[in-house]
Amino acid sequence: MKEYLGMTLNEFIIRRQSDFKYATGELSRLLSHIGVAAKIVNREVNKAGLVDILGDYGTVNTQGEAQQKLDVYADAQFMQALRASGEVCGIASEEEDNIVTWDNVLSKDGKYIVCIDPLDGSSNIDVNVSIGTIFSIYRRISERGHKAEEKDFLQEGIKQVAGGYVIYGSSTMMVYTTGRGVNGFTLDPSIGEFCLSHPDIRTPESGTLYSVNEGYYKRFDQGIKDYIKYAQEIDKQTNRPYKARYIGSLVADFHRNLLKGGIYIYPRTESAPEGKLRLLYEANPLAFIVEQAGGMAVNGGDRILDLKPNDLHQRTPLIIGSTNMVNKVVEFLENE
Ligand code: AHM
Ligand code: MG
Repeated sequence: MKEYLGMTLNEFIIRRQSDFKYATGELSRLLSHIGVAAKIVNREVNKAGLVDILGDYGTVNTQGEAQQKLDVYADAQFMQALRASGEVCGIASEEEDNIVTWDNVLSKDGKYIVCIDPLDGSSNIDVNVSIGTIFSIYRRISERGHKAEEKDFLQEGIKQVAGGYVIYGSSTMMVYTTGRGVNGFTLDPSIGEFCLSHPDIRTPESGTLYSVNEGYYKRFDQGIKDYIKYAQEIDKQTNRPYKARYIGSLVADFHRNLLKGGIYIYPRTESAPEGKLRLLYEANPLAFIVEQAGGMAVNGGDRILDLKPNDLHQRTPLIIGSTNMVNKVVEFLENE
């Protein structure tokens, strides 16, 4: 994979596609369309402080949260790019109540569906903290030639053909997997291209970072409380105490832990028994990536990728990161 270093996203996608004898190129085209939309969103995110684009849009999304202007902008950009791609027959977005489909021959013939959180961590937009886009691609199960149906979106995460995210941070990166390892591309602003900078990402089996909103400590199950206390104990052999790192922007917290080794926990709480994060467009794509990088993702008892969704905006507890750390949390939950 080292020989691909510096290659643009498009070159990489084409090169990898030609490794597949029977690949038709549709998924490759779709991934490059996502890359183009990400660049456009990135341009707006970068100048967010300069123009009148910050702040409340004055509407609420399907979960009753105030939408930011950039959320709406990002949603519109990805919708447009995915529709134009012709490979997609429908989209489920955090910003849309229902699935979005189109009544034209090209779209109805699309082979794939996309689940997307166009701009995650939107409460961080106004304060210049890293935010992200998270996406997941599935092959449709309904018949081609017709509009996508809800059942196309309610597939287990294990059926994903690709999962990825874009982080708009100190630099902008796109990280994705198609089930053959995880690769990261950094946007080179001088040429306007994502270039392969992190080939074949592997996450450490054990890390020293733990990320959880400890403000909700009193609302957590005993097992999670016990793990937090364990993380804070002094033990040279296991490098404890671990360092607490919580940005409150899932992509940024996940990305750091993926590269450095660590665990991100958004458990169920007394007031949110299903947790906060969404299965289809937050937990599943990140779970696919972490597993491909050698890590683990569970909801407490079960593997995230095995969960059968029954709702587009279904929430799930999420415990994700370095394998040894995730297993330790599971052990605490089993013994509570
Ligand atoms: P959002 O999709 O409304 O932006 O919410 C998801 C965000 C994640 O990015 C982040 O990890 C989490 O919510 C933070 O939640 P909390 O403020 O409860 O810790
Ligand atoms: Mg979100």
